[in-house]
Amino acid sequence: MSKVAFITGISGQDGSYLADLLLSKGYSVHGIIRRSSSFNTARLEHHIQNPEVYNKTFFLHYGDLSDYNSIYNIFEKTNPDEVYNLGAQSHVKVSFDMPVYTGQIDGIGTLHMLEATKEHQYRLGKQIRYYQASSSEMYGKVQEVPQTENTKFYPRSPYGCAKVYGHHLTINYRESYDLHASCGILFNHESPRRGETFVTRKITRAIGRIYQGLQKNLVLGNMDALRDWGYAGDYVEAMWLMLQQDTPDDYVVATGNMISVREFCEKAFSYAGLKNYEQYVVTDERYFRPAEVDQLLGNPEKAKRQLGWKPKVDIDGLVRMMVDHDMELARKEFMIKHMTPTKQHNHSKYEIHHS
Ligand code: NAP
Ligand code: G4F
Repeated sequence: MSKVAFITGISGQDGSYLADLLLSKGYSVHGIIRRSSSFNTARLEHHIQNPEVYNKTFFLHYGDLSDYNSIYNIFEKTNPDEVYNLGAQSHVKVSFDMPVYTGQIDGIGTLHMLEATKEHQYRLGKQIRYYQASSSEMYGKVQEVPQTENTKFYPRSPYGCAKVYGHHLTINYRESYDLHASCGILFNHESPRRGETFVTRKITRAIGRIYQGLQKNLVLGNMDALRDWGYAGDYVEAMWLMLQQDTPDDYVVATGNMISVREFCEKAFSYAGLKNYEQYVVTDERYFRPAEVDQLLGNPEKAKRQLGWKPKVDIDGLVRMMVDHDMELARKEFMIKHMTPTKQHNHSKYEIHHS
């Protein structure tokens, strides 16, 4: 019998890579999607379009972390062995604009997931393994460098505060109800599937579009912030490894290296062949935060030692992967923008229109 996994946040960056990983390992994968007025499953299209997988080993269910009833029903329908709680309002800047909502989803939503896990574990009499997407944002104004599992938290945003609540709740459920519940304290991780409003992807998208003449500038906020950036594909492996351990625990997942937003720009623009990134980048107060996390640097020694995990993609590999992807994406965007249906040909054919 294949194992059954239930993923919240499956339509997001990490959820989509985790679904790829678990399907490749023979799992049946169930995920929550939210009802929206337009499609929100672009990162999952390769599974939805695959008749060997869709509704055979890969299933999507409508639900929302704010709606306990929908969560409970999905547990009942799917009877999961492993639960990965990745769903969140995950944007730090947006959490200042929507603090209550962020608390409801990232904090109380986590409580809904833990309650449903506890209920079903008792009801079914089988162990359910639970993963909580904790965050390096919990360290906020960092109290030591590098940060380990024992570093004191000092969150600097409603998002960071909600994640601290979810983190401590997960530990509390593990200790109170003997749940196999683990927290991954993941440092920033990126990919070509990263949301376009997070800084790395915003930079690589802009590079592709500037190169194609589709935009002139890149408008950023604080370029001095330092982050420990890894590759999302590597990080979902760590999530899975945590749930394969005999004992649940908490782990920092990071590369152990950090660079600034400015340095990321330098690397990415220069890899794309655009010298002097400064001529394209402008800063605007609009993208600064009421309170900033100046630096994050993780120490992943425990994950390396106990899980046998290590990152395969370094910062230069990550930059190359994201820039290559976004140069190609912008090239296609350029083609579509400059193509007009031709009178000479069949209307399904297009040609480049240089005006
Ligand atoms: P993401 O791309 O923003 O994806 C977030 C996911 O959560 C999406 O599938 C989103 O659905 C879903 N979601 C949002 N609100 C929801 C709600 N009310 N009910 C159910 N689902 C909801 O984030 P990510 O980068 O994959 O991150 C995954 C998790 O890891 C998040 O919990 C994040 O906070 C945490 N984390 C991320 C990083 C990082 O660097 N990426 C680091 C540490 C921790 P829609 O597609 O419908 O919006
Ligand atoms: O890419 P960011 O928005 O990521 P941030 O705030 O570090 O949060 C991400 O990582 C966390 C893990 O530490 C996750 F928990 C969280 O869910 C999310 O995935 O911003 C990175 C840095 C910040 O210091 C920000 O102020 O880049 C700075 N920045 C500068 N200009 C910008 C911009 N960030 C964004 N999003 N947009 C800008 O224009």
